[in-house]
Amino acid sequence: MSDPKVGIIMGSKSDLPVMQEAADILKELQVDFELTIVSAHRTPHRMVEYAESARDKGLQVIIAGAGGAAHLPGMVASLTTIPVIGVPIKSSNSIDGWDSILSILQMPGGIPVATVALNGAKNAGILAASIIGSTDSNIAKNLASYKEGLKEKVLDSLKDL
Ligand code: RP5
Repeated sequence: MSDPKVGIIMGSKSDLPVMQEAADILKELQVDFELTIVSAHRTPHRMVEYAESARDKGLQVIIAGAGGAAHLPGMVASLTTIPVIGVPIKSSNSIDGWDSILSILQMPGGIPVATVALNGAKNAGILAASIIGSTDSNIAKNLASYKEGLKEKVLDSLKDL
């Protein structure tokens, strides 16, 4: 997209089926984003370059997904002042998902990562849109109608009880 506000990054292409959900909801909410692979362990210099240039590129939020020894979100958060949302992924090298959850959640004081549920990329996208929507009224309106849609679905489901 021409003017991405959200950067979606992931440690491996194998994370894409999960992280695609963040891209899909951002598209639905009309938030411009970019998506790429940045590995903390396999491409550490690319990670530093990505995080350090994010603000100057115009990114306002980074969504970072990783599995197993999931250092990407925390390392990126340590290298930028824009908010980082971490998505723990139950990957092939993950024991049961808890390794990724705890690696992303248990950050040391001073370097927060907003951690969503295991494989919770859709919520990461919605949270990113909320952050953008705090200063962009069009995105806030899109979010409001998305939430209205959720409410309608619940109310519709009452008919089938
Ligand atoms: C992590 O290792 C990646 O984020 C991915 O979740 C996991 C496995 O990567 P691959 O071996 O599938 O490339 O760094």
